[in-house]
Amino acid sequence: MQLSDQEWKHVLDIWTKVESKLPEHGHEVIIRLLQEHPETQERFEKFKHMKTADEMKSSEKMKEHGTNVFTALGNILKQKGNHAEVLKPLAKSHALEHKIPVKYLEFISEIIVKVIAEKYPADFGADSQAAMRKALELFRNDMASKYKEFGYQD
Ligand code: 6CQ
Repeated sequence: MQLSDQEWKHVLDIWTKVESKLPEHGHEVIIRLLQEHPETQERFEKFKHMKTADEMKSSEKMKEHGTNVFTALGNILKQKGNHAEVLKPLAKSHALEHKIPVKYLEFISEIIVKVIAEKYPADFGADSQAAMRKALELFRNDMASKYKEFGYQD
């Protein structure tokens, strides 16, 4: 699977907008992930005790994680598919340490697209959304093959 130059341009153009409020958007994605898919909350030692969305919203620690997850994702997208080197440590930790099934990567991908679409409706039309979905699918596919190399079956 590959993206055309035009598709990568869509992905990176919208990502420039996301970066203007990166901690906030990353924070919102985590809250939505944990609220919409409660089973994912169990994976986060630091957050599994949190009961309400308000508690999550006021958590500076969760916002920091929002920055981390979105900074890492931005670094991956900017490789335009040549991301093997950046992906390897992430796949290793998510497979062996955090034990995150590919299904959960699907959940977060869908939420990322939804949150960006809500924040930037005028700049994230059908073509850009399709390009972002494709970039995230490429990311997941490559994570999945690394998972296999590391012997992680989800
Ligand atoms: C991740 C995901 C979210 C927020 C933060 C990180 C939504 O307390 C800790 O140290 C956290 C250990 C950790 C856990 C439990 C961790 C570290 N992740 C998870 C769980 Fe990942 N993550 C995901 C990405 C897909 C777009 C990216 C780029 C990323 C980055 N992670 C989960 C999880 C559970 C359901 C999902 C779907 C997920 C996806 N994650 C961690 C990172 C980075 C950079 C780090 C710290 C370094 C590392 O590799 O441990």
